[in-house]
Amino acid sequence: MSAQDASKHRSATWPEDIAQRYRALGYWTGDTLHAHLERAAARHPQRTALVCGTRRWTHAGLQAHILAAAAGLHAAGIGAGDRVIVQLPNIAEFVVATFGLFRIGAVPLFAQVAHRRSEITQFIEQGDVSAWITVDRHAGFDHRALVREVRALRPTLRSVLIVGDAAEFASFDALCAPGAAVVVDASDSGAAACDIALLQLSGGSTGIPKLIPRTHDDYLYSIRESARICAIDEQTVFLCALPASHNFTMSSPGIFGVLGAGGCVVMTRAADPATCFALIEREGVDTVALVPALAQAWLDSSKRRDHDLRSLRLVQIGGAHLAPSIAARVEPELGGTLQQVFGMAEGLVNYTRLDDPPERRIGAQGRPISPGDEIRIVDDEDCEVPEGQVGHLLARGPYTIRGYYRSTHIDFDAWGRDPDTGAFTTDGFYRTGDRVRRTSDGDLVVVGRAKDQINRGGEKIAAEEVEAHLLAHPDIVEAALVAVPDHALGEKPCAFIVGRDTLPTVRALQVFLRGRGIADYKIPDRCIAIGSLPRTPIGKIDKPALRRLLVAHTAPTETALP
Ligand code: OOB
Repeated sequence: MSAQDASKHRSATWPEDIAQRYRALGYWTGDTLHAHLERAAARHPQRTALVCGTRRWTHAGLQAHILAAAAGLHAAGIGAGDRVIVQLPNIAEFVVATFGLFRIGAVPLFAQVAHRRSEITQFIEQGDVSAWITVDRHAGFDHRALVREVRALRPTLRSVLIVGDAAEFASFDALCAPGAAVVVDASDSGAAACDIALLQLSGGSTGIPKLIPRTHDDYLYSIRESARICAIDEQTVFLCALPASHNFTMSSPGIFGVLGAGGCVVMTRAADPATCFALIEREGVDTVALVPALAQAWLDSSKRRDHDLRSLRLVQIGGAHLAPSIAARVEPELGGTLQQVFGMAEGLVNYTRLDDPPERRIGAQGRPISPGDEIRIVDDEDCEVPEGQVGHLLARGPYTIRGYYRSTHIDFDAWGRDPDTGAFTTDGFYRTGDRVRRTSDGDLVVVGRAKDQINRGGEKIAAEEVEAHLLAHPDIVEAALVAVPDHALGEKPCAFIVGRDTLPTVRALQVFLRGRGIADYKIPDRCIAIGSLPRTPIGKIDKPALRRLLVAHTAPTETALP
């Protein structure tokens, strides 16, 4: 990419007048994510920064790895402004690759390890991606086979780096090891605080994946304030059990917040109770971030009795609805203060505060990070609802995006809004798709969702995306994906399908969808054949009616597929 293209890509994420306001208010400090981490390392060089299996690095050691990675990535042809897919499990290389990329001004796009051909090829297109860093194998899946498949389809992908056994590809480990032969001065990346630092994935409600551009300025602001709210400091030992690529684990305050405070991050590939309890005991973990499904699995595990969990100080739970009955068990049974976290990769994050009385921490999802967060709760016509009533949540503020990413320039309108998407109001508020009410204490309570999305234990599934794949099946005429309540995960996807003469079995459909190259978590557990889909008066598929059918279990024309 030419220097001119790079600067074009890196600018225009925030309209200048709004950026100036956030700087003047002191929210944005002009700092970059990597400089923030370097300063923590300078303050606490000998404190442990990262524990991963048998590896244990100090902050100074981590910096050495990051610098070596910056040089290695540069040598691999990755440069400032290049978008690079980072698809790694919870291992030390996740941190090293990410900060190595920041260091050279390249922009990581965080894919989930579960993503497959369909998602990765779309990210490459959407982000105009030139490189991909992934792992040899994870959870029994060979990512090198995926790379071969994708490369054949997307020849624009220039480099691939593999952590572990690289086969015919470039080895991340060899290129990025401290002391490797290549020494490139990557200290002058030219990355400015207003540049896009990273691309997060939107949970999505449409078939097209949306990329979320977060700048150093806005992301770092949310991280610093999150760390303050959660009382994170150099003594913190954080267990990274949820996927590191998720915004919650990364920044609320997560890996970045803990490292930036001089604390320690313990990485684990497995989130099961036995593995995590053993790590909490061994490392003296005091902070964990969980989705409700995982919290429930931990609470229900008999393994709890075999381990000393008394080091736990803070148990954060977010990403999906937390039933008050589960919330109430956290403090007596796990120890540590319960903190609810209601956030979104697009920006806004709400926390219950550590000193809120228990009933607020159990019954509500907290309040925004910043006095600069503007919240509106509105009806279908965008008019504010009376205080205490349920409405759609809209958000605007110093770390909530104004538009999704496009590899070309975003031309903001007069309000600093990306006019090309209905995800924002005319005056720049992000439509979260969540239905909330505000309590008299000022806390938000999430009561439901208007967006067409399924929240499977914190993993978001855009109904439209899966429906499009189902419709590609030759025997399916119509398809609708809805959430079915699930005891363990909260929700699971269920497909209603209208077939031609012959109908595929559930098993055959699952195999078909896997063959389309989509992540496993999106594949419906249940498929129901139906004579025709119910429609609203204007002809849209009536999903509430389908959900009622599911709950009632009495659809007259329903036949569960064998
Ligand atoms: C987090 O981010 P995303 O982008 O994966 O998902 C955002 C959506 C929200 O719009 C909401 O529908 C749901 O996930 N959600 C919750 C929730 N936290 C998120 N629904 C009910 N209760 C909660 N506590 O999920 C995310 C990002 C940063 C921090 C925490 C979570």
